[in-house]
Amino acid sequence: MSEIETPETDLESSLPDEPTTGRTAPGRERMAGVLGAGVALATTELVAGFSTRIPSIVESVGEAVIDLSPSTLVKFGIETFGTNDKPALAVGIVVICVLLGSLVGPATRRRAWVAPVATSIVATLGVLATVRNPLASGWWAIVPAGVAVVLGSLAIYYLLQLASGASRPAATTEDRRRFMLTAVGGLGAVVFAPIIGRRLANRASIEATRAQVDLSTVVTPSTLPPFQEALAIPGMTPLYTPNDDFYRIDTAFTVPQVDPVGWSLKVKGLVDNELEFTYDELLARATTEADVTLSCVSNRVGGDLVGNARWTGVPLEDLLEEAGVQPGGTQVFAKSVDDFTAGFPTSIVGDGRTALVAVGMNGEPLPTRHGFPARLVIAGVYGYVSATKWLDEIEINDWENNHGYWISRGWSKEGPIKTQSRIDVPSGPVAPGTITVAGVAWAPTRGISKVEVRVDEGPWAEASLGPDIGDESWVQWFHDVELAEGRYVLSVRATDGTGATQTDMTSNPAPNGATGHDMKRIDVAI
Ligand SMILES: Nc1nc2c(c(=O)[nH]1)N[C@H]1C(S)=C(S)[C@@H](COP(=O)(O)O)O[C@H]1N2
Ligand SMILES: [Mo]
Repeated sequence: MSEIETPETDLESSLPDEPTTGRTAPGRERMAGVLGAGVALATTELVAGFSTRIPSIVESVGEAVIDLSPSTLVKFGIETFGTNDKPALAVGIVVICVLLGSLVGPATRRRAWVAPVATSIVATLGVLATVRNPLASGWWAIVPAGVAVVLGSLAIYYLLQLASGASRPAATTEDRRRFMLTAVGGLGAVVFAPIIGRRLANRASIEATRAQVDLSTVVTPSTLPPFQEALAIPGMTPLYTPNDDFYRIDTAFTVPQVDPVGWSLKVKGLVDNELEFTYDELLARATTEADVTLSCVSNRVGGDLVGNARWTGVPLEDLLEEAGVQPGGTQVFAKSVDDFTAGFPTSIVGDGRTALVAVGMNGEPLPTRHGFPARLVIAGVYGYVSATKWLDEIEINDWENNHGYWISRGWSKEGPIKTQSRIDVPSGPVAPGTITVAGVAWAPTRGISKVEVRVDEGPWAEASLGPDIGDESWVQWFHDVELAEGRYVLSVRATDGTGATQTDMTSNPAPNGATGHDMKRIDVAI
């Protein structure tokens, strides 16, 4: 306030009035606050790059938000942003800090203690979030948090000082320019510091280690028929989903980087012998291959949270046999390094379905995003009850009293995969004449016996099926229809291996998987 009331000094009052820059004093103060918040946030990310022990506070806050959010919100995030839900969350965190900064700037101008107190409160919340994060090591977050409070506050003080200089009635162009240049420079630092921090932190990425793993010695030659080519229909979904295109769903804010050196898989709980396997021990035993379609329970009808891959691993049945499951051990409950859990009945292991501790996917070491070094793949049940990635331990416990991550969040305890079919072709307008309709259908572990297509409310016509690679995988299908110009709705339905036809009753993904027929509108025009 005092500066604003200060009468113009004689020296400068003789100068002609500077044209106003359009930025009021509160505007500059807000900028100072926002930049200070940016400096604080950027500092935490930069410092996190210096040592693998120092966690990213933004990451941990993201994990905490996901963990503490009502499951409907997490679901909304996944459905709205798809695999981009994590970046969207990070942007949200940054936006909140920027908004806080815009309040803290002007407030600090009036009371100097506001900046250190406000940054300390936010920093403390950040530290608490990292302490509850199983992937972060203890209280190390105090280091970046402390540095951020100091640098953030100093940045606000310095910028406020420049701002007040630039906002005096007697301010010169030089004053304003100094403020703007400092602000722009600060912004640059704020943008680049986290990039540098990330670069440094990525040295800890496990990608290089993963690239060293050689699976070729594990299964030679392949016990399965060679990879089948997709049907020669443009736009057709490939029979095997390339690893890079495979859907990814998990609660991990950043992909866990698990070093197989020092990692081991424990089998414990209601067993006669607790077991522990190093990565090399698992690799040596990973001689089983299976083609299995994996699906997320959140997949809507016609959605793409489903994929098919050739998995390489160790049969879970063998491990459980060695461990000796005790009578009360009715559930296989697998925990990940980041504390995700999923459980399924022990009885489904050994009922004939594929149940693997998988270390390979489509002939490659398990990709980091998909659970390196090891994950579970259980045919016929949705991922949320079975497919734990970044495995840490398999506990045998009782089904009644132990519940996986999504069960207490309102999803069904059991999650058998429902029979589904999807239309992928055509995906845009087509010319009149013969039109090939194509897609995939799946019902692991029952298999698909028939796929039917219809136009509008017309009769169902049986489609041709692509190569059969087993009941646990999806099947490609195609069917030709003759259509004149116009607008039509194509529908598809599948019949599983037991003869049961996919229901047309529509239901949402929650609590145990969507139902209904996939329908696509197509425009046939010249
Ligand atoms: N550690 C961990 N494993 C997990 C999850 C998770 O959140 N964390 N999500 C599960 C869910 S809901 C699904 S659908 C599958 C998805 O596996 P994918 O990302 O390899 O496709 O992983 C499962 N395994
Ligand atoms: Mo899922």
